[in-house]
Amino acid sequence: MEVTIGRTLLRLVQGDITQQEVEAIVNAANSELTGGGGVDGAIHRAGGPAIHEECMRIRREKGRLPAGQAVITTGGRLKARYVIHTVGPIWHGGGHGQDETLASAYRSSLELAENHGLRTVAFPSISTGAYGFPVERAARVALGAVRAFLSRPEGQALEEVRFVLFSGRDLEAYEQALRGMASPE
Ligand code: AR6
Repeated sequence: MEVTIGRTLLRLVQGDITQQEVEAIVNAANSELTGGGGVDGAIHRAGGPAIHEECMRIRREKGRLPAGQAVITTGGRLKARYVIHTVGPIWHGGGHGQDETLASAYRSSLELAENHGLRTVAFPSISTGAYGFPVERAARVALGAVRAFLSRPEGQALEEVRFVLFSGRDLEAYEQALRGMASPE
């Protein structure tokens, strides 16, 4: 499924983010930037040690990465030239600003992509695995944050923002959220 927002194509696909041919893929990392399971583990495995080395350098220089913020490293052996590492919120029932932190993770990643002059970026479904955020709610927050970012008058640089959903169920949740957004308010 795809829609155009401003000049940017927003696409939802099912697949493995490590295989995407885009300029940057986004990693659902943790604040330590040490790597982990899920999409984080898959990206480090596919991209090789160069990503971890750069993450550790950032750790030494900047300390922990708070939830909602993002940093950029090489993509190592990936097809993508860069990996943007962001940290989503851990789900605690939704009452602790978790929607805003999740939206901020998407926004910070897009800002970083734009500042590096990138035209194509792919996101996984941040926080909906180990961090336990309900996927239907996460999909609304994620797509709302991306739409708001791309709707800014100055937000004209990105050609494509792609969501790469691992499961058919996740793809459906994102498609439903996108359909919901497209209908008149
Ligand atoms: N491509 C696309 N999506 C994937 C892939 C893949 N190759 N592998 C998993 N997913 P998670 P989180 C999906 O747990 O909830 C890590 O240990 C997965 O099905 O990777 O933000 C970090 O180090 C799910 O829908 O990220 C952190 O400690 C989505 O990616 C913690 O997990 C996100 O699941 C972050 O947890």
